[in-house]
Order: sequence, then structure tokens, then C-alpha cells
Amino acid sequence: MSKRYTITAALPYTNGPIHIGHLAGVYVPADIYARYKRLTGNDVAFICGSDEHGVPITIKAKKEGVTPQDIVDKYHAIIKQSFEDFGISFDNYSRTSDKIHHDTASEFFKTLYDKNEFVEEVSEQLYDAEANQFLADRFVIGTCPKCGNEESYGDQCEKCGTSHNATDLINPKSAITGNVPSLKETKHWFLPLNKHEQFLKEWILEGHKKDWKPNVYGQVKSWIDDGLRPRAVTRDLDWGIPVPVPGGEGKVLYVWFDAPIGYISATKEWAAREGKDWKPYWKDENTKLLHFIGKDNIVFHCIIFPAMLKAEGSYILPNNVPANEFLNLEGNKLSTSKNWAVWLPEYLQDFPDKQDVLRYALTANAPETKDNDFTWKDFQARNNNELVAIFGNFINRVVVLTNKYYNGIIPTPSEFSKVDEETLAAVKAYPKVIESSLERYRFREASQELMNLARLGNKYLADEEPWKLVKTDEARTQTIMYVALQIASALATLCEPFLPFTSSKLKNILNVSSSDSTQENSLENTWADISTKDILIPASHQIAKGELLFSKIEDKEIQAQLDKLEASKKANEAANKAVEPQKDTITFDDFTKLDIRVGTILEAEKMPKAKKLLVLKVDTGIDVRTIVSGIAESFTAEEVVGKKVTVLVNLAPRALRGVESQGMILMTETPEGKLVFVNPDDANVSNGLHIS
Ligand code: B3M
Ligand code: ZN
Repeated sequence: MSKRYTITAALPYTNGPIHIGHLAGVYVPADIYARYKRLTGNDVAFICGSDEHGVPITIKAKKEGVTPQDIVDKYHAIIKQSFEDFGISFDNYSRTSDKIHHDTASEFFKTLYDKNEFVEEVSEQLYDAEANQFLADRFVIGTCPKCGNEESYGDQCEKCGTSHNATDLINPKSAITGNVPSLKETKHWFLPLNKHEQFLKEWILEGHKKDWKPNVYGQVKSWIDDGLRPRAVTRDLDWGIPVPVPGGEGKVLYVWFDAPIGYISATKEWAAREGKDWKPYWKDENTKLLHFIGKDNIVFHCIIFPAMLKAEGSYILPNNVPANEFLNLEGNKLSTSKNWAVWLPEYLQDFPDKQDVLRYALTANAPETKDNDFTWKDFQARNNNELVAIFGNFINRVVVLTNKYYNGIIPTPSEFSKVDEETLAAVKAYPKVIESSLERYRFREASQELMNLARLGNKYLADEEPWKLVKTDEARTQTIMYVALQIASALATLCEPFLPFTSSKLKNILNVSSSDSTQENSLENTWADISTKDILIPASHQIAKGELLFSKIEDKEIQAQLDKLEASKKANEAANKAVEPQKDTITFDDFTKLDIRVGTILEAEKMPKAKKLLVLKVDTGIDVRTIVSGIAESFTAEEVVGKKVTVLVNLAPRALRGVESQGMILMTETPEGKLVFVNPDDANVSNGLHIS
């Protein structure tokens, strides 16, 4: 039975591009689900947009010396493009800086205000006198009162997920100046979550114990068990939606108050464009509202937003919140600041036609019930061993043989054997099998069932061997090819939620693409057709010559990705390396005592039994002398011969391992920690002198 679905995916913060963690955790599963619901004939509004308020955006703008609007304009465009590139089929991708959202969020706030749903309170909040600003959310860092993480933000600890008030932090520090904040009085509006505790208990703890994912249910239960407290939903900031009630001047709505309302504004914007009424999508009890999010957003979607919706009174509540855990990358936490990520725009540059491969690898290995690791090796294996060797191989055999034997015209079958009957019956069962996984938000399992259908096709061909029979049994070969084409046709439809690009390529190859698959004479099947129709693709229909659906990924392509990550790691280590403090000041007279000249290394040899030392003969322009230099770990004797160097010539001679050194070669380190010559011909040195 057809139903109405409002499917939302977390609004990404617009302060950077998105990476594989976002895709795996939220957008790919949400898209699979939305596509599946559309294909099964439901009325779907798949909604998302850019979250353009909040402190991270202000911080980024400050850092880059531009306005927050500049930042969100830039990243909104980049993020929107990435979603399109990866086939994320939003019905609307909006943004929270749009007027429609400001109006919707303001109105929502005013309604709660008028209904006396807020507690208005003057309280002491953290204040940075030097920055002349209150410290909320990410402007303040301190120790999490719950888990002891020393880098918790003011509103949420990323380690344990707890959401708290900034004043709860132990040893808070300003993220702007590093100062210890003082307390200053200010007025805010609080949402009394405690007032909604009973309702939340009944609705979630009793009502959704069975159908919500254990990771989501468990988190919610632990918060409710800890007891809920009022949460401030306004902030003393200048970037955001102005507080629309008396006394709200100079204050804005808390980003987590306005962002989820963004789902509603985006639905309104979409409905207006499509000439539809938005209200049933948010107010009709028969609509299923689903929020796809990452685990760090659970409290906001399962406690705070529902409390807001309940307090407002005219909205439905989410039916389910299928949150995922986190994806790691090659054993480490994904991190924007450490550039430990696979950014989608970069991925596309390196693998321009492999959107579906990433979708598939991320689904097959999704962090559904626990954090999971993305590795490039697994990505390569998913592509080479599954997409290429199973799915692609099956389709390629079917298409090539149909073209070879029958000029691409689907042959008429004769009598079906028992194996044929069983195979066709097995194909018919697949929609239900995949559905049952998808309905439980088990996307990994669903993707493996899809691959099993391709396996079935491969096995069928391998067992029946039409390439052998073609010489002896024309009729049997035709039947086998006909059955194999039915499997290919089923794959074209059932893979659509997971591999949308592949699905449309395959439909083109099978020559069944149509603008409307529900039309009577359409050759394009709906999801249900796969179970109900006896003929998925008819005899006498002409298919195309075909193209390869997938191609192998070579080791060197994977190595290039691993090298890229290694480079990030190195750059990071260098950036984190403590810079040696500057030495005591010297006078100009001290400096002029140094006699520095340009010399040339004439000879070099390694000092026996000394790891670090090279013995050099250097032409200083005054004379040729011996200098012992501690550079053997960075340079070989051969490579320094002939080099022009900077030499301190009036340093008192000193014996090193029995060899008298008569001066010093000047060296320094690059930011990456590499030892380099202070080369008279090379200005590429900036780190100050370092004597070796
Ligand atoms: N922007 C948080 C995030 O990107 C936030 C989601 C909002 S959903 C209403 O993790
Ligand atoms: Zn914590």
C-alpha cells in the first residue's frame, strides 16, 4: 500500500566539503531508502539542505578573514555539487540562510513563546572579556563532566556524545583567546526538557523499544535515565536567526534550535515549487517521518527536536531515527582539521566514473551497529572481486553472447528445465528479501543480497554453459540466454537504490529506459514487477551492444591514495611538532663577530664508526680546510661533493673523534623537519639557522 514518507538527512554544516564519513553514515543509506520507497510506489519527500548557522562557520570565517556568508556561499555550492555527483536524490536541497527558513524558524519560536513553552531566565554565562563576547558551543572548550574528555565543546562532547550546557564544563577555556572565561549575566530562553520527560519516556522508551536501532534506543534511554534539564535555545552571537521576541535584540537562535526546523522550511520550499501542499508531509498522522543522521546528532533528533515539535503541537513526530555510528579511515578517526579524510571532490578527480563503487563500498561496510573502518584495500576488493568479477562479469557475458548469437535480439525460449524454473522463482523472491533488510535499515545486508542475485546469474551461466551448447543445441541455448536476460533485467531494477548510475547504464544496455515505468507498455520494471511479472524482458526485444559496467582498480591507484594519506600524516606531525623556543637575544656586536663565507665542498667521506658525521674538505675562499659535519643521516658523502655551502669560518677549532674541525657548515630544518643546507643560491629556507 502506498504511503507518504518524509525522509530527512542531517543538514551538513557549511564550513567545509563533505567526506566519505558523511556519505557512509547518512547520505548513502538515506538515498538508498528514499529511492527504494519511490520505486515501490510511495509518495516521498527526501529533504536536506545546508546548515549555515552555528559557531564553526563563524570560526572558519574569522580564520580566513571573510564573512560567514562568504563561507556558506562557497561551501553550499561545493556540498550541493557533491550530492548531485554521487546521485543523492534529494527532492530539495535547501539552505538555512534562505528567507523561507528564517521566517519558518522565527514563527516556530514565536509560537512556543506565545504558548509559554519557554522559561525566560537571566543567568551567568561564560564570557571572554578580551574577545568581548559570550562563549557558547564551540567557542569554549573544557573537560566533559560526564567522561572526562578534556576537549569537550560547550554544547556537546564529541567523545561520549553527551550534550550539556557550557557552564557544566570543568576548566573551561575560550577557543578564541585561550583565556579562562569569567561569568557574566545575560538573558536567555530555555526549553524545559524536564517538562517533556514523561512524554519522551512513553513515546520512545515504551513506544519504540522494538523498532528503533539498539544504538539509538540505548543512547536515548541513558539520557532520559540521567534526567533532563532545561536547555538554552538562544545565544549571544551575531550570526544566526535573530530572536524574534521582546528582549531578544542582539541575540540569535541556537543553531540546533533552527537547524531541524530547516527540514520543515526545505519541505515548504519544495512543495511550493512543485505546486503541492507541504502540510501533509509534516502534519498528517499517516505520514512516516524518518531522520537519517550520524550518532553525534541523536540527542537533538530524539529528544530536543521532538520536544520542540510536541510543544508546538501541530506536527507529527519521527517514526524512526536510524542513526549510524562513525566511519574511521585506515584505522584512525576521520578528521577535518588533520586532513585525515577522503574528500568527495578529490575522490571524483581520482575516480571520475566510480561514484557507484564508492556508494557500494561504503554500504557493504557501513558503520551500522558499531564504528567501522574504511580501507582502500577493502574498497579495491569490493570493486574488483564483487562489482567487476560478479555483477559486471555476469552482465557482460549476457550482453556479449546475446549480441554474438542473436545480433542483440532476445531469443524465444523453448521449454524451461527444472533449473530454469527454480532460477526464475528465486529471482522473483529477491525484492522481498532485499526489502526485509531495508525495512530494518540493514543496508549492508541488503547490498549483499543484491550481490547474491548477481551471483545467482553468474552461477546459472557457469552451470548451463551456453557457450558450449551453442554448437549442439540451438533451442536450449536460446532458453538459457532468455533466462539469463531475465536475471539481468531484475538486476537493473533492484540495483537502482544502491547503484543508480549502474542501473541507468544497464537499462540503456537492455534498451528499456523510459520516462515513466508505471506506464502500461513500459519495458522498465518497477520493484514489484520483479516478483509479479513472468516476463521481465520479452523475446524479440533488441538490446544494445553494451559497455562495461565496472572496471578493475589497479594496485598503483590504491597506493596513490595511501601515499596521499601518508603525506597528510607527515604534514600533521610536522605541524604538531613543538617549535623550539627562541634563544636569548644577542647584540649586533655579537653578530658581527661571526665571519660567514660561501664555500664549496671539494671532498667528503663518512667518518668511520660515527653514524652522524661526514668529514668534508671545504674551499672557503681563504683556504681549503677540514670541517666535520653532523649531517650523515640526511646526506651521503657523494651527494654533497660540489655543493655550495654557507660556512662559519672563525669558529674555534674543535676535535671530533680525533679529527680537527675548522669551522661549521650552516644548516636548518624545513617545516617538515627535513635537514637542509643554508644554501647561498637558494632562498628556500626560512627556519632560522641551526648549527650542525
Ligand atoms: N549540522 C551537525 C553535523 O553536521 C548538524 C546537523 C543538523 S541536522 C538538523 O554533524
Ligand atoms: Zn564526554
